[in-house]
Amino acid sequence: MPTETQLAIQRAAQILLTAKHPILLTGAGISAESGIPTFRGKEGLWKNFRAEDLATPEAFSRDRKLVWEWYNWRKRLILSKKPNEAHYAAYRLKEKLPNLLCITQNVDSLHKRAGLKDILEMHGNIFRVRCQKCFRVGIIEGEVTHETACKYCNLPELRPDIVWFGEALDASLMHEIHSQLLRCDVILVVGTSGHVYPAAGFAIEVRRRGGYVIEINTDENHRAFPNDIYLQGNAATLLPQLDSLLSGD
Ligand code: BV8
Repeated sequence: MPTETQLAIQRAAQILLTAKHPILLTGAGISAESGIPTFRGKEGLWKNFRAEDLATPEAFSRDRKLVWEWYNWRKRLILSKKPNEAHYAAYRLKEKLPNLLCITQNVDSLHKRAGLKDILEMHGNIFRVRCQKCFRVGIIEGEVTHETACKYCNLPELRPDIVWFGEALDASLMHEIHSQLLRCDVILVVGTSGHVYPAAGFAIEVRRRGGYVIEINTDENHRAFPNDIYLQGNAATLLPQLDSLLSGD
């Protein structure tokens, strides 16, 4: 006799298989089982700092050295971890659902390291830097300090190429996301608290237009947004189960 969760996963798989414009939105929870702290969970402290305190332009102009130390610490931590089964399942989902638009709030590159290259990193990427003077962007996996010179203009004006709290997201990326949300018929939301906007508004937008919201989250009473199917549990367990049902396993 299938459990309630198994019946819900089967229903979610059927809905995804018939979706014309599905969206996958992931948050920090999908990387939790890789050992990356989430933002608001009990271990949601990044080395005793909350993201809201340091991931801001004000914090960077106040103390560039501290903010770079914090990002270097996070980069080292992320590089020491690996994608988990949820990241690989997301990659397989995209293989099976070519129309699936993948969006992540995460900046940790773990989706890409699991092979999913076609994903919108709406909050940027922790391994990319942007020069505040010449605005050029580059990848620096290693340490960057407040004195590291931009390789193009040679000025020590590099910042993480990340969207900080209080900063606008890239306009063309948001235009792409909004045009996809207008026609999205199913959004699968994995591992997000629905705390940070504009990402937190996506599921509400889809539901408002009559689309389905399927959520995977460990929280018992997660009610960030209305959902049609709520799969409570670890993404690294539930997403592979959902994926295997899509291939009729
Ligand atoms: C903008 C990069 C406008 C940084 C990040 C008041 C009300 C509403 C909104 C606002 C407000 N005041 C300010 C705002 C806007 C603000 C905002 O939303 N603030 C929040 C704090 C209230 N948003 C912004 O500032 C955005 N910009 O609005 O611009 C604008 C327009 C014009 C001109 C100027 C401005 C920019 C937001 C981007 C911030 N940057 N990341 C960095 O990483 O250093 S956001 C940061 O939070 C991460 O990207 C993270 O992904 C994201 C969201 O958090 P979650 O991913 O959801 O993570 P969280 O820990 O919260 O939750 C994890 C979930 O997973 C939990 O539910 C947990 O139960 C679950 N889970 C845990 N383990 C598992 C699991 N699920 C499954 N399996 C598991 N194993």
